[in-house]
Amino acid sequence: MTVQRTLSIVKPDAVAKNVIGKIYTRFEDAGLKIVAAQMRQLSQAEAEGFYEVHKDRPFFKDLVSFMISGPVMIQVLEGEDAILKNRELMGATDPKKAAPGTIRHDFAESIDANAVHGSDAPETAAREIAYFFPALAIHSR
Ligand code: RTP
Ligand code: MG
Repeated sequence: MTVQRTLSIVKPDAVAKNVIGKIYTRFEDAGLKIVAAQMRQLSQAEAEGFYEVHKDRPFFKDLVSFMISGPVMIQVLEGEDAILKNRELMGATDPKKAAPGTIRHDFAESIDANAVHGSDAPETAAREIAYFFPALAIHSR
C-alpha cells in the first residue's frame, strides 16, 4: 500500500445536477483527501490537450464538446491506493454497466455524460495533475 495522488474531474453533467458535494462525500468516506481543487470552464484547447491520448478515437470530438459544455470541478485526491480506489468509486465508464453504489451508477446518464473522470495509472495521474495544478498549489496536511 502506498499513498498516491490522482486527478479527478466532476464533469459538466454532474456540476449541472448540483451533486459536487455528494461526490466529494464519496471521496471523503473512502479515505481520500481533497488536497487541491479548482472550478473551471475549460477552453477547447485545454480539453483537447487533456484528452490527447484519445485524439484518434471516434468519440474524441463529442468528448471535447461535452467537457467544454459547462464548468467542471477539478481536484487532486490523496490517499492509500488513491488511483485504484477512485476508479472503484467511479464505476464502469458506461453508467449502465456500473455497479450500484458507484458514482456513475448513481449520478450519470450515459457513456458520454458520465459524471466523473479519474486518472487510470500512476503515469497518467502525474501528467494530469501537472496539467491542471502547479506543484506548489497542493496542500497535503
Ligand atoms: P475518464 O478518462 O473520463 O475517467 O473515463 P474512462 O477512463 O472510464 O474512459 P476512457 O476510455 O478513458 O474514455 C474517456 C471518456 O470518453 C468517453 N467515451 N465514450 N462512446 C464511447 O464509446 C466512449 N468511450 C469513451 C467517456 O465519456 C469516457 O469517460
Ligand atoms: Mg480514461
